[in-house]
Amino acid sequence: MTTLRNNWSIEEIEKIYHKPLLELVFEAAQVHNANNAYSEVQVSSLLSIKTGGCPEDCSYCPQAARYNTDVNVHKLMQVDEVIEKAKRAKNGGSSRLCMGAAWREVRDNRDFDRVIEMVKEVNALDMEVCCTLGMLTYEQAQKLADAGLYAYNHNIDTSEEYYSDIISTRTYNDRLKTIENARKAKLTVCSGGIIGLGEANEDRIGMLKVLSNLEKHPESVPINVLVPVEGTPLAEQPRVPFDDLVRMIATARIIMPKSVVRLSAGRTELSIAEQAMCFMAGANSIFAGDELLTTPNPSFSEDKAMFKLLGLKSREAFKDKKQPILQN
Ligand code: SAM
Ligand code: DTB
Ligand code: SF4
Repeated sequence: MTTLRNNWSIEEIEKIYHKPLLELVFEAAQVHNANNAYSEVQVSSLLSIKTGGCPEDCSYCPQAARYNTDVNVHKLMQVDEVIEKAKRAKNGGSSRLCMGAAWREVRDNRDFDRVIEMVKEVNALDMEVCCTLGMLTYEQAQKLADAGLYAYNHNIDTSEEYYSDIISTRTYNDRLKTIENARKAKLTVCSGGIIGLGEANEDRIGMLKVLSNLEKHPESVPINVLVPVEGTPLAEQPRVPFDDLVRMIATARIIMPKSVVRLSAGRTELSIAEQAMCFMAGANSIFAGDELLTTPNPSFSEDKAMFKLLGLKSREAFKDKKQPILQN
C-alpha cells in the first residue's frame, strides 16, 4: 500500500524531476498503475460564467482588465444558459463542469446568490460541479459546499519566490488561505499551476513542494502550459519544451500518487503522441470541449478519437466520494 507523504523535500523532488526522461516516465507509470486505474481519465469541461474585466494583474491572463486583449467582456451568465451548456458538456462526455469567473474574490451579493443557484442546478444533473471564483472566505466556501459544490479550483501557479514577478495584486499567502478555507468547508481542492511563465526549474520544483506538503494533497492538480495571449505581458514567451511538461506531470504523479493530475491548458499545441506520453507519465484528467475559458481547446470529437486510439476510458462522476483519498 502506498503511504502518502506530505514532507517531500526540495532535494528529493529535484532528484526525481531531473532523472533521465524515460526512467522518470517509467517510475511515474509504475506509481500511477499501483494507485489508480491506469487507463482511466477524468474529463471536465470549463465554462466561463463571467468573462474579462478582472481587476487583478496576473501577467498570463487575457481576462485582466488592464491588458488590451481580444476577450469579449461578459457579465455573469444567467442560470438557464449555464444549465444548457452543462447539458452539452455532459452529452459530450464530461463528468465535471468547472465554472470560472474573472473575479478577484467572491463578494456576498446577488451575483454570488446566482452562482449558488447554478451550483445547485448543475449538481442536480448528476455532474461534479467545480468553481473557480477567486479568493473565498470560509463562510462563502461553506455556502458553496451546502449548495452541492464538489471542488474548488484555486491555483498557486508557481513558486512563492517567483509569484511576485507574475502577480502583484495579491500574495502567495492569500492563495494558500483560500485553499485552506475550501478545505475547512470539506470541498475537494483543485490546485496546480502553469509552466512557461519564464520560471526556472527551481520554481517548478518549489511549486510542487508546496502542493505536496499541504496537510492533504489536492484531490486534483492541474498542470497548465501557458497559452500566450496577445496583449498580455507574457504574449512573447517561448513555447515550453514538451519534455518539461512530461517531467512536471511525472514528478507530480510520483509525489502525489493518488491525486488526479490534469493535463490542462496548452493541449492544442500537443500531438497525440505527446499527450500519450503525458498519460503514461501519470496524467489522468483533461479539460474537454472546444474552449477552455477564453482560448481554444481540442474538440470533443478529436478527444474521442484520441481516447479510442490510446484505449483510454472516461472516469464516472463522483468516484472520489466512493473511494476518498485516505491520508495521514
Ligand atoms: N479568477 C480566478 C482565479 O484567478 O483564481 C479564476 C479564473 S483563472 C482564469 C483560473 C486559472 O487559469 C489561473 O489560476 C491560471 O492558472 C489559469 N490561466 C489563466 N490564464 C492562463 C493562460 N493564458 N495559460 C494557462 N493558464 C492560464
Ligand atoms: C486550470 O488550472 N486551468 C483552467 C481552469 N483551471 C480554470 C483555466 C485555463 C485557462 C486558459 C486560458 C483561457 O482560456 O482563458
Ligand atoms: Fe483575474 Fe483570475 Fe485572470 Fe488573475 S487569473 S486576472 S484573478 S481572472
